[in-house]
Amino acid sequence: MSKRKAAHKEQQRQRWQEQRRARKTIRHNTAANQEKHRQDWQPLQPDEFGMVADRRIMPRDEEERRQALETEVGQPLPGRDAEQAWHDIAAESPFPLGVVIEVSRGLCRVMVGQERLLCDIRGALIAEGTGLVNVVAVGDRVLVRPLEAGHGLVETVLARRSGLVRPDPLYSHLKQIIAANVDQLLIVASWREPHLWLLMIDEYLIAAARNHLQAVICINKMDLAEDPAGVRTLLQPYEALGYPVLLTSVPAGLGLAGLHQALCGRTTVLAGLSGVGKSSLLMAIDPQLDLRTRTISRKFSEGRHTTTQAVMLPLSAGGYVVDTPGIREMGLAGLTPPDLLDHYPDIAALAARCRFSDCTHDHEPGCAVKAAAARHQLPAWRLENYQRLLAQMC
Ligand SMILES: Nc1nc2c(ncn2[C@@H]2O[C@H](COP(=O)(O)OP(=O)(O)OP(=O)(O)O)[C@@H](O)[C@H]2O)c(=O)[nH]1
Ligand SMILES: [Mg+2]
Ligand SMILES: [Zn+2]
Repeated sequence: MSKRKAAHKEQQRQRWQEQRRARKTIRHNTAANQEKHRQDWQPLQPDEFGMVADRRIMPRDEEERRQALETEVGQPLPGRDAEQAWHDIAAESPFPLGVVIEVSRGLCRVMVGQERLLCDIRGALIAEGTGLVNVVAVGDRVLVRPLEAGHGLVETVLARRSGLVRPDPLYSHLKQIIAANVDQLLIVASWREPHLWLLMIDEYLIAAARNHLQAVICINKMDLAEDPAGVRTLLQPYEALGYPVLLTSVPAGLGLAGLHQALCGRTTVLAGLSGVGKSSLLMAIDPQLDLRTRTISRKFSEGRHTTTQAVMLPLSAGGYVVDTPGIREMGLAGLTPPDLLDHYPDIAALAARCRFSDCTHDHEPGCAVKAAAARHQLPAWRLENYQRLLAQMC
């Protein structure tokens, strides 16, 4: 290509980019839109009864029916848990209560008692206007109309008590519910293969806090660590903030009893990169679970069994686990820089002593955060992670 042609092409590209930016600004960047986006991004807030009243996912007649029903049944008693509320609603309905254990392209698998039904989702239940991309998620409690031989129709999605939500990877202004009605998030990382990625753990911790879920950190593949004591020291800042840190190895059987104990009797969603060993860990603590794990063959690519969609499984000892495919991004949409500082309480405590109240802990004189990092009172990686996430927001 001649120089002139190349310059012209570059000019055209720049003009196109400018136009695109301008279009985006006009369409999306109004103050009202920003505020709406921020509100959309408020996590699911349980009410005083521990329920998230998201009536928007119900068809209109269902909402009216539910209101009539609630008046009939009477208002839920304070302290009554969500499980009881779901059962009460189901008892008044002609349809049985089920738990969604798998979702795939408009279909879902629902456990109704001991039976597994393959269900369509009622057409009236649409995600439009809810700010969500999916109507039904793994873990949802639903009312199901049983149809012929092993089939059913999801009539209603009952109010959720919690959920792990993230921005949709394709439409970042919309939310995707990865799993509903969960108690805790088990963040799984591996020491090596893939390498420990602390920034990702921080992002998951933020997601857990925004979704009001307890977080447990699990570092797997400890058999590949030369200095296990060093790993514990590295992760000490998380323990200091109150997060349980479990060090595990599937082949060495390390830490599996502790992991089992952490999951028993609760509903846990697992998250972490692909290949860290989520499915392997679950099968190691409960051999009854039948999960696909990756078996890497150097010569042939067949035999790779990675988890491709979220599945919910009951643990033999009580509780449920949700195995998910590797999730790379939890997203920070709707978070502001002051919100970010709330998620770094160790830095926030030091920041109170900075000379300037708007200190960015980057170049300012009299910065207590940088001083603490220089004295190794604050691990350098914590500050680095904070700065990186802050940079993503600006
Ligand atoms: N050395 C070692 N390898 C492990 C350990 N746990 C799992 N693996 C191996 O790591 C690979 C990936 O394990 P999976 O359980 O499929 O990982 P996953 O996190 O479920 O991956 P996705 O389903 O893709 O998200 C497999 O080859 C396992 O055998 C461990 O503790 N130590
Ligand atoms: Mg897996
Ligand atoms: Zn500072």
